[in-house]
Amino acid sequence: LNLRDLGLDSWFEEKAEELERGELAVPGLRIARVTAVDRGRYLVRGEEGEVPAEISGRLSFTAESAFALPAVGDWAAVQYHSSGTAAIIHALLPRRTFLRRKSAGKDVDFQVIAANVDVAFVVQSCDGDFNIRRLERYIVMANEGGIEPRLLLTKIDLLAPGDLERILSEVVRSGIAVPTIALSNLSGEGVDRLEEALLPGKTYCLLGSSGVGKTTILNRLVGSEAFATGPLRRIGKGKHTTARRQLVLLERGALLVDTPGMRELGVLAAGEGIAASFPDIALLASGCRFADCSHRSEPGCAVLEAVARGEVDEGRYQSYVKLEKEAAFHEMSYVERRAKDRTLGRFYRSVLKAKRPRPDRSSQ
Ligand SMILES: Nc1nc2c(ncn2[C@@H]2O[C@H](COP(=O)(O)OP(=O)(O)OP(=O)(O)O)[C@@H](O)[C@H]2O)c(=O)[nH]1
Ligand SMILES: [Mg+2]
Ligand SMILES: [Zn+2]
Repeated sequence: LNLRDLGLDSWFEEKAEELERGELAVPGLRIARVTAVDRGRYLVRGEEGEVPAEISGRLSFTAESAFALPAVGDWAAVQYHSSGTAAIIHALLPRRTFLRRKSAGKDVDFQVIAANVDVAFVVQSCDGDFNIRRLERYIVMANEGGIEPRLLLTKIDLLAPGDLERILSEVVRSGIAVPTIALSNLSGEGVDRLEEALLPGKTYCLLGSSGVGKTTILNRLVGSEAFATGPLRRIGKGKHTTARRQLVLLERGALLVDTPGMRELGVLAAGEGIAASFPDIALLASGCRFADCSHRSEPGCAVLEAVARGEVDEGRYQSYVKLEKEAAFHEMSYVERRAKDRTLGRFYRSVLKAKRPRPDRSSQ
């Protein structure tokens, strides 16, 4: 197996050379791709196949946040040991693209869902999961990390005649302009169109709610039941069928990342992603009277005018404003939290100082 078959190209080769010239003084470093991540355990695949890997002490020590840790799709500098049956990840090559989301909980931190993905298929099933607003969120998420978003509609076998046309026209009417493929894993209809869209050496990712059929698609493409699929579970009932993120090399040369369904879809500091996902509104915004127009109440707002004229879908406009607000909020709370951490640090230090035992003066 050649590293190019795993998606390596001149961009990453250059980064690897820079890393080799850098200060990372570890003998026998090799380049490999992270193919699976499951709670701190990794698989990496290089020229000699796939082996389990751990991260080096230095990497785990210097990683300031989850964002700096390996994600599926990352290119890594690894050192093999135990006669090549295991590896240590010493460093990551810079990411060309990434999919990230806010970690669960109040902390403002990112979790990288996948790295170095070329195209993200946002998977929605036609049986009730389909939702324009959620679709927009996923599109923002992909655009923010420099990934091309596309839409994959599944379970079209469950639709009545005419339903698919209605869904597709709803997508167009809402202003979303991403390439779309509709398919059924049951009847196989449309699967050939997906296969044609997957190019060798390119990395694709399946993204979407639990139960929409992501893993079923993967199984179809590999032509076996290699990966576990499951019936839909009730929201809040915990486990997804797919627990770990993994990258699979398909027979025809494309690379595909399957991910567990997402319950919470945070958007973080996604300013750029939003503009790229709403190019129609971004273009209109350049015609607003004020450069810092929030498009909510200002006079001379070209966006509000277009909504009033019915040129921009009202729901799409609301969604845009909401995402912008959210991104601004997350961005602000991130900055604030860092400042607060520093102040707290000073506070703790002063408390510790005050509590330090003082020389006993009573006996003097
Ligand atoms: N009718 C119909 N059912 C499908 C189709 N695709 C998948 N399913 C079923 O939907 C259920 C969920 O499929 P999975 O592939 O496990 O869903 P998933 O998106 O991987 O879910 P998570 O791993 O939990 O994120 C399974 O029972 C599949 O058999 C389809 O095209 N039509
Ligand atoms: Mg799955
Ligand atoms: Zn405006």
